[in-house]
Amino acid sequence: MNTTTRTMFESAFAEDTYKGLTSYPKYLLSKYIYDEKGDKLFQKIMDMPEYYLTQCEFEILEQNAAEICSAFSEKEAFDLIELGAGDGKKTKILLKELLKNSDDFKYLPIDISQHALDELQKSLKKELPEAKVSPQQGTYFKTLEELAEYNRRKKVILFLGSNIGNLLHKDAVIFLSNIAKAMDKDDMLFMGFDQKKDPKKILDAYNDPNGITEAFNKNLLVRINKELGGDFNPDSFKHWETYDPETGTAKSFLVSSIEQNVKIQKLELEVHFDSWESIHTEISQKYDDSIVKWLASEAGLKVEQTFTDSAGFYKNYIFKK
Ligand code: AVI
Repeated sequence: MNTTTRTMFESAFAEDTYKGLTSYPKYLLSKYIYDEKGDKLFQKIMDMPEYYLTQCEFEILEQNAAEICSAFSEKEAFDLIELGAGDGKKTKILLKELLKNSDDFKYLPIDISQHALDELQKSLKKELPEAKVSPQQGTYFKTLEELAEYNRRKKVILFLGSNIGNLLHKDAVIFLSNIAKAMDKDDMLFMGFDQKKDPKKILDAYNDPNGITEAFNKNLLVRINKELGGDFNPDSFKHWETYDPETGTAKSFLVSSIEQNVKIQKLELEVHFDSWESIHTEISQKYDDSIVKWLASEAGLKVEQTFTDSAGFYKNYIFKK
C-alpha cells in the first residue's frame, strides 16, 4: 500500500509519518517532536551549557536592549507581536526596557497552545504588572493576517531562538514572505539567526554527553508508539548529528543499529530497516550575513540593523519592507 492508495489518515501526524517512513531515504518531521514531553526536553536543551544559542541571544538582548527598543518604538505607539512566545524569558528583557522608557506599546504573544499563553500571562502579571498584554491563541500566519487586517497600529514582530533554522531555505522564504505580507512600510521584524562557526562547537550543541538531545530526537519514535500504536524500540536507534560547513546545515538522524521490522498499528504499516539505515529527523540551519540578506530579499524584506554577541556566534536582525 502506498500514499497514493491511502487517503484516510486520522491526523496530519499520521499522514506525515506514513509518508516519511515509506519514502527512501526515510524521514520524519521535526515539528512532531514537540508534544508535552518534547517541550520539556527542549526546555532542558535550552539550559544546557553546550546549547550556546540561548545564552548568546540573551547576551544580545541584555547588552543591546536600549538600542533595540529605541529602534522599535521611534517614539510611536506600536504592537509587539511575538510568534511562538514560549515562556517569554528573553522577551521580558525587552518588555522591561520598553516599560522603563514608558513606551506606548502592547504585547501580543501568539501561540498555538492556550496553556503556554495562560502560563506566560500569569508570570507577566506577577513580574511586569504594568505591561499591557493581549495573548492571541492560534497559528502564526492566520493570527498575523487578522491582526494586520483589523489593527492599524505599527507592528513589531518578534521571532526568536533561530527557529527559522528548522526550515529548508525554500520554506524559510515562504515563511518570511508570509510575515512580509502582513507588514506595512514602517513595520519591523526582529529575528534570531544562529551563525556559521567552528563545526565542533555546532556538533557539540546537538550531541550533549547527557543524552538530552538524543532523548529529544527519539521522542519522535516515542510519540509514534504512543499515538499511532507503534512498536519502535528507541534503544535500537542511534542519535547521529552531522554538520556540513559548506552549506551551514546541521542534520539530525536516527540510525537503526540492527536489521528490524517495526509495526505501526494505526497506519496499518510494517516498516523494514536494514542495519545502519537512517531516518532523517531535523535540520538546524546556520547562517551568515549573505544568506540572511538573500533570504530576506527573496521575501521582499531588507536588513535594517544587526546585533551580535561577543563571540559572534549568533545574530539578531531587524528587517523592514
Ligand atoms: C527549536 N530549534 C531552533 C532547535 C534547533 O537548534 O534546531 C531545536 C533543537 N534540536 C536539537 N536541539 C535543539
